Parts: sequence; structure tokens; C-alpha cells
Amino acid sequence: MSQEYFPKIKPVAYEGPKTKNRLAFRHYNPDEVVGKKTMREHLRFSLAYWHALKGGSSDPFGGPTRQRPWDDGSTSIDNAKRVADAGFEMMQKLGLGFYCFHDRDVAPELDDLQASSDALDAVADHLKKLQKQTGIKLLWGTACLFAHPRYVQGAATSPNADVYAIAAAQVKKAMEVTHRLNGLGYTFWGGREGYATLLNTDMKREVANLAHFLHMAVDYKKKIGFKGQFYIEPKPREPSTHQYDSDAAACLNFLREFGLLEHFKLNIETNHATLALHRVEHELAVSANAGALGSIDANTGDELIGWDTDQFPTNVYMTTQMMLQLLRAGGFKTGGLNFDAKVRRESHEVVDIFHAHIGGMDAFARGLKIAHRIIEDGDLDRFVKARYATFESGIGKTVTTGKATFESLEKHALKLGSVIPASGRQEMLENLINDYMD
Ligand code: XUL
Ligand code: CO
Repeated sequence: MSQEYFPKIKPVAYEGPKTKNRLAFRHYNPDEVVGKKTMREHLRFSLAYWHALKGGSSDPFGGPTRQRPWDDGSTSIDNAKRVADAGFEMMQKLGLGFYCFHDRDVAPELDDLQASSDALDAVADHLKKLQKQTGIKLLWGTACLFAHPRYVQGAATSPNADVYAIAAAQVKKAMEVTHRLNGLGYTFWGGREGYATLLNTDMKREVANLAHFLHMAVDYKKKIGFKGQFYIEPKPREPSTHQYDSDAAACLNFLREFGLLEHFKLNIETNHATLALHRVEHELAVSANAGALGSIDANTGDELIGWDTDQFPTNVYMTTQMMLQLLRAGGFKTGGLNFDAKVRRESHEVVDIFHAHIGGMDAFARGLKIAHRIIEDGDLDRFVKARYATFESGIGKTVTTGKATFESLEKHALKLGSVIPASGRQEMLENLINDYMD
């Protein structure tokens, strides 16, 4: 990295809540210990290559607005290396320990598959060097199976076997490169794996083909000795009308049905959760309950627009709820908080990308500290435990232990008069959570 791409931006430091410096952390203090780990170890922040370095903020009504002095828009390897250099400088200045990419973010898609794979290899050599120089790690890699026109009707669920084969070849290569870069994981996001109308769709065949595809990936993973974690990332719509991996429960059901559950965990994205009409903490809890909470794509949607707007997360109530789920699940093992988020179209200056990450990192640092205090104090957990106390003794215990039958419950019920459960106390608990928001 000879050239400096962000000469005006100094490495972002923790300066505490009172600082006036907008390019400093107020809450994220990487070496501060919360519970048994440092903030850095808990949060494992990651840069999303596609949003931070590529893409120009175009929307359905207009072209790109963003300044990207490191990207000349060409398909040359030199340009791809420059983008990587800028990315690693950005990560270093922000103190991000991880990054994630699609194959086509780091290297261009060229005229034929072999040329594209060769380009990916050439850039991967450069990335390997940068990782070594900086200590920054690859959180996960993935293949872009949604941008090229061939994937218009799906990739692993395409009705065309040749498209399916190209998708498989692309994933094979992306897995090899992820392995070579010591990636800690590999993500499958469905992209266009879904359908627009059942009039032309054999859903049973498409889903079975997807399962075959993932089994082949599992086999190939073993073959090349890649030990990283596989993730599936649920999303209900955009681009397809009906996506097969619509939410955490649907993904878990699919994985169980096709004998894939032991090989996959979930990568939960906030804005995808809200598009599925769930809160992100619900998706995290569903995943964690199945032992499948793997990683998080950290962003947020706009409640008024209702698209996958991929905004940077700044809402501390939300990050607190997320951290409560994560801490209860025992924290990240292979995963991290990947900022799958982009600056607004109006925020076109380079410095905006720094403000965006700083805000997201501070929001999660606050969420972590608050969630830790809520768990330590124990009032919330004690309330929930007490709410289910009837299942810890007497007739309830026979349910918990699986000994109850309809007959035994009927016998018990016939002895009861009218029964009214205790209040759920939602408002009191919302007030309790507010007490921790400082
Ligand atoms: C799209 C999305 C993807 C995945 C990786 O909504 O979230 O960027 O995270 O393919
Ligand atoms: Co994502």
C-alpha cells in the first residue's frame, strides 16, 4: 500500500462520549472489557466490500452519485488492486478487523468464466498480501449469483441446467479463493433463488435442485479441506417475489428437510428480518434456539419506504435487543457484525463512509454495554423466569418433562376453577429497558 487514499482521515480513536470530534468513537473502545471479552472480541466488525468500496448509490430513478477516487470503473486488475488498497486503508483507519466480499466485488466479471476466475485469482494474491500486512481477516466470501443477466430466473434454482452449471463453477471458485484467504466462513444468499409466478414454476424441482447444489458445496468443502462455516442468509423478497429462503424459520426447515442442518448456520440481516415482518431479535432468537446463529449482517431499513434500504444501524434500542440475543447465545464463534450497509445517495463524499461506520460501531458498542448490564442485573431475566414458574413444579413440570398426557391434564383441569394468568407487564418492562439507556 504505497499510496494513501484518505490522507485527511486519521486512524479513528476512542475519545469518549464528550468529544467534539465527529471522526472519533464515543463508545467503541476496542480494548475495553465487557464481561469476559473485549469489545473487539465481542463485536467482530466487518466491512462489506460491495457497499463500502463498489456501487455508486444509483437508485431506480437515477445513476451513481458517490465519489470513489480509488475506482476508475474499468475491469483492469490494476484497478481491482487499487480498490483493495483503498479498502484495507479504510479498514485500518476504522479499526475493522474483518471484511466480506462477493467474487465479483473484488475482481471483474470478464467475457468468459475462465478469464473471470483468473482475474479473481490475481486479485486474491493481492488480498492475501494485504491481509498479511494488516492482520485483517476475511469473515466470509460469497459468489454473486444475481447480477449477471444469465441469473435472471435464478442460479441454483434456474430452470436452465447450463445456468445451474455456471453457478456451480462460480461457487466452486469462490470457495477455493475464500479457503486460500483463510476465510472464516462462506455465505449463500439466495439472490434470485425464488420465483415470480407459479404459472411457470416447478417449485418442488427448484427447491430440490437448490438442495443438491448445497450438498455439492458441502462435498467440495470437505474435498478441499475448507474448515470455514457455511451460512445461509434469509431474505423474503427483493429481487424475487417469493424467495425460498424467506426467513430464519423457512431456512431451518429447508436445511432440516434436506439433511443440511449440521453443515449450515444462519447469517441474519436486520433489514431482511423487517422485510419478512419480523424484528431482527426474533430472527436471532429463532436461529439461536436451533443452535444455528452464525453471523449478522448489520444494517437497518427505513420503516417508511419498506425497501431493503441497507442503512447504517444507529438505533441503540435495536442494537441493545440484538446484543441481548447474541450474548444469551454465547456470542460469535466464527461470525461477526458485517456492515451490509450503504451511505445514502445524498451522502456522496468519501468522509460519509467513515461517519457511517463510526456511527454503526458506536451504536453496537452501546448496545453491547447496555445488554450486558441488563443481563448482569438480572431483573428482566428474573421476570421472564417467574412468568413460567408454573412449568417448574406440579402439573407444569409434567409438561416440561414430557410426562403429561391429555388424560392427566384433563384430570388436573377439572379440579380448577377459573384461571387468569398474571399480567405480561409489557409497559413495565419497556420502562425497565429505558432505565438502562444512558
Ligand atoms: C442482499 C444481501 C447480500 C448478501 C450477500 O440483500 O444482503 O449482499 O449479504 O450476498
Ligand atoms: Co446481507
